[in-house]
Amino acid sequence: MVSEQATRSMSENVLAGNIASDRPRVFSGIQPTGNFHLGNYLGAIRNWVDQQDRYDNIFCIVDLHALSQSTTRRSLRENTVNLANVLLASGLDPLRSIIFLQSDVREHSELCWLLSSVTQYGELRRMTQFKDKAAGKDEQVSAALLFYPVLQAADILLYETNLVPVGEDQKQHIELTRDIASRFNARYGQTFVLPRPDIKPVGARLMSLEDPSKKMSKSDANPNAAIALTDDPVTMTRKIKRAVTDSGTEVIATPDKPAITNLLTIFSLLSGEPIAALETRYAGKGYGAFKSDLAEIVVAALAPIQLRTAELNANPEIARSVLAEGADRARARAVRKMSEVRERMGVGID
Ligand code: ATP
Ligand code: LTN
Repeated sequence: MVSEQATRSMSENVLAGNIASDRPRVFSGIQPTGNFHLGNYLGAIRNWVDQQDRYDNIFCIVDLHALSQSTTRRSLRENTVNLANVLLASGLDPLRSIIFLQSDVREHSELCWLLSSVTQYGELRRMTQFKDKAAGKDEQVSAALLFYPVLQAADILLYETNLVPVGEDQKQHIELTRDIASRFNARYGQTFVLPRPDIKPVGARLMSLEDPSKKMSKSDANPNAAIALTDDPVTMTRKIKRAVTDSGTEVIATPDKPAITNLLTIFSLLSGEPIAALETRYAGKGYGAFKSDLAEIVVAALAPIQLRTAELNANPEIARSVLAEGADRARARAVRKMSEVRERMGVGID
């Protein structure tokens, strides 16, 4: 009789943990905080999708991280299912990648606490993201905002991750993860793999359409700063047309023209045309013609993802079953790693 394991495809067996993959392990996460934007797509998700066949992939919707800023029970639930559907609609494939919800695998919270014992309060307080989000109100922000990078380190280190594909803003958190892992290994013996960030040279930091000195961000209070996946074509076009530009009229990418450089970057990433070719095409044509064409490109690139997300949102049981299966696969790995960590630290009695 043919065993169940033999009838599964190679990739299914690797994902189920029956066969060790010899591909490098990728892990990344995204918060279910709503307002998924073009920066999230081009800086992170599209790269996750494009690289699926090269790596052994684990992608996580980090709902516990989302609790570091104020939210409600209802919006957290809605944003979680919606984000799972956005990820599937963008092309993440449950047959090639584990996709799961962080809170479904309790080992993340446990490892966070254990790692906090080898993390310095001073290094957390100095993190750029903490300083930006606390914005001088350290007395009022949640302690979860301070602890955020420790939970992120736990996410990454639980799975023997080699590569972490993220946008530029996360580089500091990956460096801290490496420091935490090195310190743990020095104190308790070789336990954790040191992960490397995978940050692309172009698109890893898309800027706000309203202020090119700030990154495009989910939490920007100004809705015109980001192109959201929930925007309709009219809204996307309006946001691009009103996007701030630099002095002069030339469509060229240079450090003293950060706004137009940002728009050229978006155009190039979505159309696949090199920035130099775009500069030539729009030479002497001014910002207006360039922005109209960019709006068309953005609308056309996001439309299929929007459509598919809406279809999946109408059938939430698909996301539920993908996440449940993903959690089972992730948990099998996390449990193994946690028992090694507990043993090394002397936590618990055999
Ligand atoms: P916030 O700005 O409120 O902190 P966020 O937009 O960074 O939220 P996350 O869920 O924290 O959203 O990030 C998901 C992924 O998107 C991360 O890999 C992050 O580095 C990437 N990312 C976020 N903003 C940008 C951006 N402006 N350009 C490129 N990548 C980005
Ligand atoms: N902090 C990340 C989200 C995140 C993450 C992770 C990314 C949580 N855990 C592990 C990579 C690996 C952010 O994008 N803001």
